[in-house]
Amino acid sequence: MTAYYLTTPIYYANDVPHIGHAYTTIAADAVARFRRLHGQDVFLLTGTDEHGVNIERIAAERGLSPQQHVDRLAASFRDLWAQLDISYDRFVRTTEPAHERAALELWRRLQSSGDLYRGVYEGAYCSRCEAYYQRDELVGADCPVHRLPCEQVQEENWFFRLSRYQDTLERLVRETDFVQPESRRNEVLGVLAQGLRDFSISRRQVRWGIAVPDAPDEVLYVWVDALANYLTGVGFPDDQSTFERYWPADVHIVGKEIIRFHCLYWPALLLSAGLPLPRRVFAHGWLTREGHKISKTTGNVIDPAALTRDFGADAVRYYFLRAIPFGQDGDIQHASFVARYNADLANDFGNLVQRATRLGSRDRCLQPPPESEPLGPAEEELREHARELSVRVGATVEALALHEAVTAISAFVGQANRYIEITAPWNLAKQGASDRLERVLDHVVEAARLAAWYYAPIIPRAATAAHQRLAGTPPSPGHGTFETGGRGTVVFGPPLFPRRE
Ligand code: ME8
Repeated sequence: MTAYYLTTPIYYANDVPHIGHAYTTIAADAVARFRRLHGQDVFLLTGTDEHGVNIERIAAERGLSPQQHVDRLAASFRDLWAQLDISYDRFVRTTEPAHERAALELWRRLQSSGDLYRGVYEGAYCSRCEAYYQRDELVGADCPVHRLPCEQVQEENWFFRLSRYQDTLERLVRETDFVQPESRRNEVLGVLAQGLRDFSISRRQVRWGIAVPDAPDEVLYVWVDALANYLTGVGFPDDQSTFERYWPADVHIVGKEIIRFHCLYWPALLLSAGLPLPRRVFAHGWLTREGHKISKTTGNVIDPAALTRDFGADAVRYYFLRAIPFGQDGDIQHASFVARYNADLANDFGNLVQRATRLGSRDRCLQPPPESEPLGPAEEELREHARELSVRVGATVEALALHEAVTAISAFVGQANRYIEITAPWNLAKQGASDRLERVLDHVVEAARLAAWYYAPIIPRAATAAHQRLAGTPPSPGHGTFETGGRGTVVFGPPLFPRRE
């Protein structure tokens, strides 16, 4: 079994999760589930980023110790992931002792490669990004992401020799698929064209962090601490066999505002530490409202927990994967959420499952159709669509074009519904064409089962319920092709997606 290791960012434990965090995590979970369904040995990592000056400040504002504060928030992320059926394999927290060991081992390796030196940093710092900014990157005096004033920092600390990796990184970004999609690769090339500058890798005026060895009044720069989570998650440095099984990561899925850290800092740190590089970084776009990035700082958040309570995890997962081309920005509207729910889930997929289970379970256990009953053009066409579906989903998931994968499955649902209309099984029953009826029912039930199998990574609850009703089993690896004849009892049940106004 080939291993597949994918990650989400670890989210700042400064406030409860919002829909942007849910978006990345849903997407990563869908990929993980697709890959598992295709028989891969998947490891999905998520977690929380719990150190840094911003978290220290917010905890103090709330009258909590930083640890109490991050404990509460890590729990709220886990609760939301449970509600959204996120099948992560490990939830990593940067305040765990295991993570501290990983981050310090990374530090030790950077030091022994000669890439750390003492220097003085003077300039702008955005504590919300936990990032240093050059003057020409600021918008006026404000951070380019949050549009809020940066603080002026001046301190002596450790620097990392990023500049040493300029050529290697340029080749990596230009000549491989390390950064995706294309628009983001160009952005990273733009940063490279300006020339990489060494960066501060420790902080002095921050206490809430991992103490730097032999410098007790300094902590690791929070981004280096955070990036190391991808190593911690798969056992570095303690559990060599897990680490070798999963590292390097196949993909880090991140939002587009953190590509500099993932596409430049991270590979440089790994090169310096003598560790293999992740295969790719995929940066998706922003969820926006009236054109503005949804964020706590902007205050335009949508509560994913409330949306999930109202519509169910499947509906939330479906909408965000279907409505926004993965990689691009997408504006969120309540009306389009309800419209898609009704059109795609209630009418198309929900209806297909209702029809297939009603027809298939009508008055008996479904029999294998008689050998003598030939396949007509409608059956040949349906099977051809199923073959195309398999190819299409394989290619789009590989490219992380998740919206196209969903579109392909929903197109197949449409083809299956059309097959029912063309073959009109209700007429065959009236005409007493029982052999033909068996043949058609077998195809209807199988098309619905196959649609449910492919939908399982996107809408796991409904797809699993549908698969159970149609095949008597949950979706499992190796059943993604059209199989006919000889099945158990088909069971009719209540609608999976009741219509909403
Ligand atoms: O950056 N649209 O954490 P964070 C889409 N701790 N995705 C969004 C989004 C939006 N409006 N808002 C947030 C950090 N996200 C660091 C990461 S990783 C080593 C350390 C998602 O809590 C998106 O994935 O600010 C983005 O990159 C991430 O949340 C930022 O989460």
